[in-house]
Amino acid sequence: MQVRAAIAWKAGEPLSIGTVEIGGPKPGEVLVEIMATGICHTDAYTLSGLDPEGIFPAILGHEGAGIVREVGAGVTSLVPGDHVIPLYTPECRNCKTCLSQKSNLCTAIRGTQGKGVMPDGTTRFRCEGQDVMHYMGCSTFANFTILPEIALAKVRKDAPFEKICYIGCGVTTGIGAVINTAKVRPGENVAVFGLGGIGLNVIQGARIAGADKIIGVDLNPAREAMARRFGMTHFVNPNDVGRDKVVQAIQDLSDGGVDYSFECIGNTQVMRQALECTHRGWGTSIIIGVAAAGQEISTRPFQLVTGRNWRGTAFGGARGRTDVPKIVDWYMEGKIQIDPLITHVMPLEKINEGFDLMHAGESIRSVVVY
Ligand code: NAD
Ligand code: AHE
Ligand code: ZN
Repeated sequence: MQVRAAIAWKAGEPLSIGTVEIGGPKPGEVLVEIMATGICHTDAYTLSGLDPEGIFPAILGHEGAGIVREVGAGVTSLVPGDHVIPLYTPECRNCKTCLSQKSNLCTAIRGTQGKGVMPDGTTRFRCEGQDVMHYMGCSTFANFTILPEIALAKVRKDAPFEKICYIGCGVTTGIGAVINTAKVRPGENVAVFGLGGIGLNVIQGARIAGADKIIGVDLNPAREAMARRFGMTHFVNPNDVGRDKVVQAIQDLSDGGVDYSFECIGNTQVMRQALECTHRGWGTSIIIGVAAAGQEISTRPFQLVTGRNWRGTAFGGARGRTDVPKIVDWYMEGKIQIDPLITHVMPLEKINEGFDLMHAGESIRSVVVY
């Protein structure tokens, strides 16, 4: 069958819109019609060529929502017509990690996912006589894609695709980092570095958790208004206070340091600031931002000796098949907001404009509607 896709032929080049051949679902696999997809900074990171797992040509995109159209042999939990959100962090409920309940980093298919292929080691996409690779096991920049059953969260049918696609990455990552990973308690102080598609959801998570001071840090002054709307209480622009004074500014605002900080940029210098602005004795800094291979974080070990903790989180620590349907419910019940963060909606043909808007700091989330 022919599908419409934005193909990443080469690192550093714009995506090219075209027609791609897709094979049917093999045993354990599901054909999904993607109705909408967000553009996350991680897609831009991989397209840039810095991602060691970036393989080309590929169909990028990992923040989608759609409808099951066909299921392969042995699929038991989904039927055609079900509404689903693809999961780049699947939940097999059977691997050592899933059974441990200590982490959401299911290992069932991580190896093949990172190689751009399905669990049987082959790709379902072909174009101009050559294989086109999958991306993060999702490839939502195509109007049809194939995923393993364990990488699909079944969600309610009345939820709008063009909004809940964002739960496939940004919303869950940000809110989950606060609730699942940090487990912020009422009255605690937090700092959030980077107020983009992820950081604003961290702010929203901190508000829901009942945090007291919610300090946002961003170079883009235009981010302040939206962040305040989502619960930020104080704004620090490194260009105003001085980049070397950011830690001090946060400590001054939080009686010696925040209980938790979140790095939502992918900048290793900022990761250091995020650790060092936490409170002596117990402060925890959580890395969300993705930095390229070869980049390293550093700090004086004394920072850890004196009780600060450095941690990280992927997909907000969420177990996708269990947690994502609940987050969709929260949205539908008005407990979390998504709509104001989706600043741009476009057809697939304009997807490169979505990347341009992100790089220019003009969008928070762009969503492609098929
Ligand atoms: P984004 O581009 O929407 O937001 C980044 C924000 O950081 C922007 O507001 C920008 O102005 C700000 N910024 C950039 N440099 C800064 C600096 N030096 N100091 C302060 N602010 C600065 O990106 P996003 O989609 O929110 O993604 C953020 C990061 O999170 C990326 O690295 C992405 O790859 C990563 N990510 C990780 C996970 C995960 O599971 N760990 C999930 C999604 C995204
Ligand atoms: N291939 C990349 C991995 C980047 C990364 O850390 N990805 C996050 C999700 S970002 C979503 O926007 C993740 O889930 N990490 C856990 C994992 O298993 O990949 C690189 O830099 O190598
Ligand atoms: Zn993402």
